[in-house]
Amino acid sequence: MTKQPTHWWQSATVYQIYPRSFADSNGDGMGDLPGIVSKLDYLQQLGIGVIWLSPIFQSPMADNGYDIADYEAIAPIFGTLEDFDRLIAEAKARGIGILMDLVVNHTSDHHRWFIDARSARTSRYRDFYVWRDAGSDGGLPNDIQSTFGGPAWTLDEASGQYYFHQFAKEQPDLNWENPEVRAEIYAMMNRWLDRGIAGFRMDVINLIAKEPDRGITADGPKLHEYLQEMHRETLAGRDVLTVGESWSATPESALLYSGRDRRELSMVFQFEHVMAQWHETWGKWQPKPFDLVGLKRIISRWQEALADDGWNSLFWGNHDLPRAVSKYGDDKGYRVESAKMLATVLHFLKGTPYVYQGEEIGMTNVPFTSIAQYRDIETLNMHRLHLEAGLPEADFIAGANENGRDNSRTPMQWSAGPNAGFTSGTPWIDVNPNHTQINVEAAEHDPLSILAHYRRLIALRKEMRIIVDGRYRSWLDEHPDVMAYTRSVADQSIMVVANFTARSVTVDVPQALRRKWVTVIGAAAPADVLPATLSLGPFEANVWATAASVDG
Ligand code: TEU
Repeated sequence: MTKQPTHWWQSATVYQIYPRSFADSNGDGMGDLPGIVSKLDYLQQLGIGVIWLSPIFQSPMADNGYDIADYEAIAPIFGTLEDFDRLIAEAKARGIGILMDLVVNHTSDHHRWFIDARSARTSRYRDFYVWRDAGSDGGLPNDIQSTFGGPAWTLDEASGQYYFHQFAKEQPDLNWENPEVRAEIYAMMNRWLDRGIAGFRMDVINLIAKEPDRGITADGPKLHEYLQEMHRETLAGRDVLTVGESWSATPESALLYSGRDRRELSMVFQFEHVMAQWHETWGKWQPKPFDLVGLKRIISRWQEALADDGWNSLFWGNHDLPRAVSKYGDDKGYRVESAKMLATVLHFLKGTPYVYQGEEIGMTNVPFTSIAQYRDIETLNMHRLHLEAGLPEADFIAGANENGRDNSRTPMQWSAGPNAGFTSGTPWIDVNPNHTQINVEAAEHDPLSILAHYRRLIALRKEMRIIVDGRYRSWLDEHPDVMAYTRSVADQSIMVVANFTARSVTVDVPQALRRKWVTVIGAAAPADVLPATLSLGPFEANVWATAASVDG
């Protein structure tokens, strides 16, 4: 086994904040930077080492900040540069680094580069974006579709050319072929790094090297060349965490992004386990039933492929995904049990875990009944397009309530009080009515809370090297209800065994695991050697350790 170099971010846990929905300090109904500062003690107690902030830059907010109008300025709704400097300093004093969200596949159409670029074909910034003449039929240059629905090309009437956008038309794609664009981005990254941030989460980094004339959107031929250039120009010599978002990543490409000699990124977010649950035609708006065997196969493939080189990121949720407990657990009868089970399963895997705000108290999906309650640009666009294409309204709302992005964007539930203690004003999106039961204050008073469980898991990763280093091995691959894996070093193994159902189940224990175990988390291990059959209650998850490697 090749020894991996050790990095600080391999034993740290990252916490993602969606600033708009975290904590509002000034009563305007939107979260802000001083609000985040006021919650740093809470985050320190949780034990996290890093905060990933979704974008806080100046933006018209067509896509809640993923449409940046000025990379140098903080959006006034979030605060000022001074507030940001204070956040960096106060977080640092608590041992927490700040990751910024680097959104450089595209800008906002309000960015000065784009405003100038569209002013004339001869603009000095024209080539910062991707412009094409109409196709031979006088229409769109080609049929590439945008992720948010509709064509990826919008006609700019004044200049008679189309510009390319892989997301909303308010998010024109930057032209990475242009070395000036790349130089501007690297200089900008260096300014933020010099200001003291701990790294970047890189939005849709797999899309930057698009070659639309050849129909290439993701994983363009120059992608890794650009990332290596970016590394040389910005990251080299800095001990930072970089995580690239890639919906197209495979274990093979993850090794290109994060391999130790590649000089690209620390790790990538991959989404195979997410997309495995989407419908062939209607995508996430018509979800498929949950399939644990398939999920386990994907997790194992990633754990094994990145065992000796590269690094995994581990997450159940983020600001684009439904709430973990609603998606993979049972947010009704077994909310607490299933949220803890999911956390246990994830936090003992090899990689860096990411906790999305509210996950640590088991926040759930929304119970919205009308499209009027939704705010997300993707949901609103797809609602229009899917209804036009024949999907019934009720089906769409059901799909949105299951997989829509606003599920994770309702305000953080701090208390049972008005607006969940998030704001003294009117929140920009409805607070989930279940905040009266599900909130931080209630969790703080309960030693058996989901929150207490997360604190323990995050602490364990810092205490037990085996969680960082141990070799992964899966067991019971074909069992439809139970996930089981071990992590091993030369003289120790830990075993995770978890029931993903609301029923009691039994499993046949493989011979190699029939040993004497001690309890790390969950139910007490049997006093003796583990018997041939093991019973697990609904959503029960146990982690046990033994003083030898089970890998033989
Ligand atoms: O997401 C990339 C992305 O492709 C998602 O929009 C995802 O495909 C979609 O939710 C699935 O239906 C990133 C950001 O995380 C997201 O919030 C932004 O909207 C998007 O990029 C554009 O910047």
